[in-house]
Amino acid sequence: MNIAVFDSGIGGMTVLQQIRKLMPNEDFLYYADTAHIPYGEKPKNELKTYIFEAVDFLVARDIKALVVACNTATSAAIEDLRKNYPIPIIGIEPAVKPAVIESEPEKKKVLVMATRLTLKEEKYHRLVERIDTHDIVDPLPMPKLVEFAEAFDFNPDDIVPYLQKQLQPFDLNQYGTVVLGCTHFPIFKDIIEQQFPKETHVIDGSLGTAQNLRRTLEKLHQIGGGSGKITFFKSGVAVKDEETLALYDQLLEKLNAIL
Ligand code: DGN
Repeated sequence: MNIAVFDSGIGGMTVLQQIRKLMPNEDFLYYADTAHIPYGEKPKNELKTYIFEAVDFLVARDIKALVVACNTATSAAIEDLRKNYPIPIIGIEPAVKPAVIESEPEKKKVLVMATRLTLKEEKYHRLVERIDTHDIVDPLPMPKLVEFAEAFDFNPDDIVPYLQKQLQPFDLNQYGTVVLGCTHFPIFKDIIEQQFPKETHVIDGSLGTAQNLRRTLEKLHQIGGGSGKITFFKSGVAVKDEETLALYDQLLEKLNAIL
């Protein structure tokens, strides 16, 4: 049986790669809803329709778990998904808690980069209210990083000017931790790190999500049984084009080195 990994685009591959590292004997269906990307800029109800379409497609294909490898989709729909599908569903949310735990004692702040929708959603506000008792967490939407990633544009000459422009209003020395709260962003982790002082720690939730999945499957005695095969879909259509598959392979290799 497969593990389904779902995102609006290629961002979820950051989570997929962590899962493959941790659980090499699994097979995967990777679903990118490229017909409806970007998720981060859409009204929540519209988004839910797309998410349910994608998940309907995946649950019809013999899966043992679903990983919503998208912070935006998790914040918009995870509770409704769990109510509607009788399979284990693992989501991802910005790693605010570990960031506050490490930065607060150092009297440093936390910068959370994510999509606009994630940062607007009640789920995020509830999380911050619970954890950020000293008001050290600042939000920062970074929508264009998703566009760069989807265009497979990893060129620092394009990325750095955008990052500098977005970060310009902030005093970067005050941040102890930067949270990458969108699964597309770890693709640019090294470039993002370079914008901050050396001591600033840049973290994301991909490893935590992979560990969470492993714990869940272990409990259900559903671990293993596969050979590392990945079948890719774009909005319900299997990706067969060799050039695209080669780009995916290269990206997973690049991520293997970064994560
Ligand atoms: N990768 C998605 C996330 O983690 O929020 C969102 C990307 C998008 O569709 N804007």
